[in-house]
Amino acid sequence: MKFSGRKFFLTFACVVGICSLAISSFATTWDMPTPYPDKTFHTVNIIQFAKDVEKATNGDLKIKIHSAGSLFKHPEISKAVRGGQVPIGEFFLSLLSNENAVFGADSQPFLATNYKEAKKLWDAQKPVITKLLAKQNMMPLFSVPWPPQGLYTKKPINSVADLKGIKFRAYNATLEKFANLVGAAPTQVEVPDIPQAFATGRVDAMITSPSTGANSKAWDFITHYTDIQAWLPKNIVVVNKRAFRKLSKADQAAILTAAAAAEKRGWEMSIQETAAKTAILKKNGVIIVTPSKELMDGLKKVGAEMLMEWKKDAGAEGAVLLKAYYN
Ligand code: PCA
Repeated sequence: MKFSGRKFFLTFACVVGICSLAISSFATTWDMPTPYPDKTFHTVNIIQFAKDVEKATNGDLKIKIHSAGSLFKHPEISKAVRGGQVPIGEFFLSLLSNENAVFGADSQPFLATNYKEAKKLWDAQKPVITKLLAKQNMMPLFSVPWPPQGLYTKKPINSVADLKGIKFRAYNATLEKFANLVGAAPTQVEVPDIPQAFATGRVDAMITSPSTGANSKAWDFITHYTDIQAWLPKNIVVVNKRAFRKLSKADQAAILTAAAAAEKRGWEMSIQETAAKTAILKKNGVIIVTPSKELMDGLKKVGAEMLMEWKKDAGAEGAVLLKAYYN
């Protein structure tokens, strides 16, 4: 039997119609790699974000979280989102500072040392990095800081000289530089590997938040926590722009609303974490130390030196950022 042109068209339209109906009734699932374990407050916040998105899109869009670097290793996550292997992902923002120093503003020692300053810094940093991420086909959804970073050691640290020669865990290039400048010997270690790195003697000290210290059961391998409140580095959740554009306008709006709520909630969770996790360190026998003036003066001197270098590296974009921050 031969199809007439009209009959063929109708048959075709019908098949397409059925198909698009079928497609629209299937939910989209987005795989989302994240670097930190499930109980980390950042991950808890992202799990809530995924629930909010699913609810607001009436189940149209599901976000499946792959935590603790299980889908992509932490240093690969930004590349995976950029290349479209995954539509969405979370990573430690300053890991991108090798591409442009402005990504590392929040890891500069003593530039922003409390939540108020960290918020101001994010407001100044966000427009600059949004432009840079757009060039890589990515868009920021939300960013949340870790609690202020403190010093974990196996002995009291009263001055910068006391850090000399200590094997030091680092999590990015800036911390590695800081460790080198204070005379320590840095090694990169991801959060899930911290307990083993201490147990095997690869490292003897670290700078991180009360969250990561308590979650890693730092009392098993260090004795002192010196509360130097050196910086509040952030995680960021980014989306691949092409993947985002494929969603309906209503689903796009739902994601942006859930992201704004996640950013607000995440900052509040971070503030809560600071006191709660410091208390857990203390309860488990860690000696919580208020830093000596000598130690702080020495560390701040190193911070000032690093900021000068950062300004050179960050060029015109860094100047725009700092101007907005100091305003
Ligand atoms: N925890 C993460 C990043 C900063 C923090 O507080 C870590 O230690 O790698």
